[in-house]
Amino acid sequence: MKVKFLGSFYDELPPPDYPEAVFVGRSNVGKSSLLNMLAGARVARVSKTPGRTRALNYFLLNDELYLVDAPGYGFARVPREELERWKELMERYFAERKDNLKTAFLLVDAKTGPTALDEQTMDWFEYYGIPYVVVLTKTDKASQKELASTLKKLRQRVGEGAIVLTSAKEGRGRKELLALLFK
Ligand SMILES: Nc1nc2c(ncn2[C@@H]2O[C@H](COP(=O)(O)OP(=O)(O)OP(=O)(O)O)[C@@H](O)[C@H]2O)c(=O)[nH]1
Ligand SMILES: [Mg+2]
Repeated sequence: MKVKFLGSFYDELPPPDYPEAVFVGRSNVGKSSLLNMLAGARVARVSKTPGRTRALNYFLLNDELYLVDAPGYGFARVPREELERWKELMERYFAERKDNLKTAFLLVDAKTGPTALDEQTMDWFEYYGIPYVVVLTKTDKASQKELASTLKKLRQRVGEGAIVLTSAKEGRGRKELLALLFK
């Protein structure tokens, strides 16, 4: 797949010339790693220090779709003010791009399951009428029991068809995710 990094945006976003998809999720959940897995190359920076990605990173996939790597939320050491700034950025992003946004991908750690902020993000998607898919990440680290518990929690909220199991480490779920992105 052809992937071009367009830059990091904070205030003014690129012109809405292509439909877009966004990766959202808590800090360290594996957003950048998953993007690299899809690209089959190292296009996004994988953080050693969680909570480092602060802006919206725009990528152009196959000259037809924007993929946005959003900053992570909920990293414990990120101060309150930072969380407020994150909320403000994301609120503004959803409001501004809602007509352009095809699908939002909410990345949730397969081992720990959805956090309170993940639930809040789902509320936003519903509020703005944005179709979303839940992507479980790092399935290689979750036991069968942990995975079953995470799936049980999520199925109460989203339909079965809207959950994808992935591992950037093992390349799991690449085909399914690409199919959903380019649908
Ligand atoms: N075992 C395992 N580790 C993973 C996987 N995906 C990501 N990681 C690790 O998790 C850490 C965070 O990965 P990132 O891709 O930087 O996460 P992120 O969501 O982009 O983080 P922020 O940009 O800080 O919000 C890194 O140490 C990765 O190597 C996976 O599928 N399996
Ligand atoms: Mg990242």
